[in-house]
Amino acid sequence: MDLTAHPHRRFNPLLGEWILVSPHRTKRPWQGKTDAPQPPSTVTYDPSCYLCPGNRRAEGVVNPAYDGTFVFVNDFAALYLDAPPESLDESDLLVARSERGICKVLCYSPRHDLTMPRLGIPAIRRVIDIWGEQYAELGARDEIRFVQIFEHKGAQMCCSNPHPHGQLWADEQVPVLPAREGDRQADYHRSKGSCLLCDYLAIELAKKERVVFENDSFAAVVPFWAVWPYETMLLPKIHRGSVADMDDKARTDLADAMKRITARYDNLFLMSFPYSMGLHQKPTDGDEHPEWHFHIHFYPPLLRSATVQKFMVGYEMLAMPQRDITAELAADKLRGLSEVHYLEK
Ligand code: H2U
Ligand code: ZN
Repeated sequence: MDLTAHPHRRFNPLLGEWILVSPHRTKRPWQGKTDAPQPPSTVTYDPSCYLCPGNRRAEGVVNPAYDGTFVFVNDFAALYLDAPPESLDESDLLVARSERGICKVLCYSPRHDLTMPRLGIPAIRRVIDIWGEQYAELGARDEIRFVQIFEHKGAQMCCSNPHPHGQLWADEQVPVLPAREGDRQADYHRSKGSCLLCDYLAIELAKKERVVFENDSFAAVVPFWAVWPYETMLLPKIHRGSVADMDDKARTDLADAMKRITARYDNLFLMSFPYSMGLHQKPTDGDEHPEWHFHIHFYPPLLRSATVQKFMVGYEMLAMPQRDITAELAADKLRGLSEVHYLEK
């Protein structure tokens, strides 16, 4: 099958759904919205930033003079533990359940201006250790069945603040997308007796077409079924269910992979590249989950420059996701970029 010429559907085995690829469409003219890129922050400390060390947050709490990472309970948490247990069931049509949880914010560094690609490997490694600790600590609670760790970066992703930070939402129920990924991985594991993402990664590492780079423990791949133009996945080469299951070497290799993928992203359009990024780890519901293969998704919205962004609108809101640039072309483009950040050249 020629994947470069004609419209086709590709299957996403992790979500069990199809996406539409229209490779012939990349040449069409563009007259849509263009926004000027946000210049990267250049101050190491911003007195008005609610995440910088020693500053007062919106609800009055003062941040400690922290020196590495800093974790705090979100002052405007979407979930909390004392939500009363309630439910609604009316004719199977009006159905609701109360949901408990914990939301935290994680500052990666005291430096206001350093995003992931500009932090050193040891600093990123500290962030990864916090991910592991928080996943284990929050997941050990009876009320918590899933820990979603994520970061949204840049104004296009509605991030409120350039200070390098991410979030942790610990949920009473496994949320919709990880639940579906879990079901798909469990089905595959039952029918084939092996892991969906181990098998997928073996194919990608053999073909090399969509691999951006690899180190000893991780590979960065543009998934065959990617929806976002420069979407990637970081996959551990050895089957692991969570960061908590990863040894010292694998964690440092993950820090290396995080730095390299985000440096390539910034170098793509010479800007602080916006994205939503998140970890998918096995649920913390007490079961073993041998089917679950830990991975990180990067979903960046930009399409062809710092100012031209993909929106999920029209056909995509009503029918299915669609992309023009193929996953293979996107991988080729990312592979060709330097891993030395453009501000550090
Ligand atoms: P973003 O990742 O969208 O930038 O969000 C940062 C989080 O920080 C956001 O969820 C929280 C917001 O609720 N926050 C505080 O907890 N305290 C503050 O003083 C401001 C923002
Ligand atoms: Zn700051």
